Amino acid sequence: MSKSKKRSWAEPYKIKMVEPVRITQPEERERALKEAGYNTFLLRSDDVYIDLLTDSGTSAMSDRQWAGLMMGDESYAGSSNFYHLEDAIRKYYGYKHIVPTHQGRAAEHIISQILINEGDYVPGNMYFTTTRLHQELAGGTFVDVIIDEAHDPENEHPFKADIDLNKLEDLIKDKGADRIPYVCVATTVNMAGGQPISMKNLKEVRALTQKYGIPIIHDMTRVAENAFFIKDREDGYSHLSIAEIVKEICSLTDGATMSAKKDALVNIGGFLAVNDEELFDKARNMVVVYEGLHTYGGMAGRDMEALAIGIKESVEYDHIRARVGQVQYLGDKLIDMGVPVVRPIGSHGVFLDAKKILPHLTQDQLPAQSLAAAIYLDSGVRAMERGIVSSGRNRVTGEHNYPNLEMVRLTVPRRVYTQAHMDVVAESVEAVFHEADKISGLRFVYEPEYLRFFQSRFEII
Ligand code: PLI
Repeated sequence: MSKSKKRSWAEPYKIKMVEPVRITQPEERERALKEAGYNTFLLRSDDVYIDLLTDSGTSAMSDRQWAGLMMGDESYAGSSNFYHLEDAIRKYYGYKHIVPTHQGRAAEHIISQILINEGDYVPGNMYFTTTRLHQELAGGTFVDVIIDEAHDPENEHPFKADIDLNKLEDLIKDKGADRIPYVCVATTVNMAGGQPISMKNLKEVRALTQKYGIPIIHDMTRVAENAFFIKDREDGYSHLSIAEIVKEICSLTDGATMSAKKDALVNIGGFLAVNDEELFDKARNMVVVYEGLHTYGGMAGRDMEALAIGIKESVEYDHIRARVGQVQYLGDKLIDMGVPVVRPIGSHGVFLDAKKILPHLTQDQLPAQSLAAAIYLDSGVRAMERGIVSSGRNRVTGEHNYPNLEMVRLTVPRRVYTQAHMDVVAESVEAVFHEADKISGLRFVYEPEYLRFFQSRFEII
């Protein structure tokens, strides 16, 4: 055997308990999809075979985390689990103060209401749906300052979440630093396809914003996944641990919003973390209005314990390599099959390029929504739209936003599915791809005001 032969890796766990899943019949899926108004968010999970809707709150907890649940201290005030969580956040992320929340968007709500004034501008490396909405509800306008490469699905840039420093500085000069309460930096960028930001770029953003006295608020929802890419791709980082890289990222920012339902391996939970005392004081006061007392926010004691343990597990190298490796496995398979996907493959899912797969549909005919529906019909695999429907409407003109990226996201929950599941998913997508010219577009029949992708209903054109 040659010395250089590539060796396989495997998941760093074995399975202790299983949850049966049901393979549905085509007629059942047709009925279920119609009842759901062709929106995969409105399907019942009983009608789904492999669920790649989201990686949010869908991951499998470890036996240690389940044991942690039994150690829940459900005291209204001063629960010991809060202090365990605070210790874990200080140790692994380095932020000084924390305010627990029921999930990420609650932390976004609090920070937006405190820092943003009517007429402010909030630059970010591409928008995220809930983040931008909370900025807008607080009177701000989101401004995309990500590099242009991020909007091109075929561009192989290794750090597509990098910020374009010229775009950022032009905005600061144009609007004035006092109109920019903070820069929102996400690790990794969900809507770009799960793409990472480089440490080099983050340091440059830090230097630029410090020059103007503007803080950085970090959307750290998938920070460990971003750290994996830095270790793998960026010069000078291969010898550092994931934990060290995560801590360095956080040290370049002033505070963070966290949806712990992703990286941190819990089914519910989040937090706001800040270093500034005055900001902490305001956030701690506000959380009692919207979430709960500041030592539990929106979480049960047991959930804070599971989160404290999940944070530690999330930065272990073997875990993160297998997590990102499984997504890569699915992506590579689809690339080999010739299916157009966003390149490079991101960390939390594979993003199908619906404009390329359905060239006969205009963006108004909702290609990604239609493709997600077709994949569900084929196999019971549930994916989600990340295109014109997710992008919503311009809040001033009321017109649809038209994002360049029109994608279906096959999102992989952590530690849940095997590679055999990934094979079934890839084969279904391949089958749909080869018959894609038969897929019809969709139109809205119901559209709610906020975050329309969750609850809209559609019909076939
Ligand atoms: O779903 P929440 O409220 O815990 O977190 C909101 C949120 C904030 N930032 C980022 C980057 C997210 O991905 C995010 C939630 N993402 C979901 C639900 C998803 O399916 O991607």
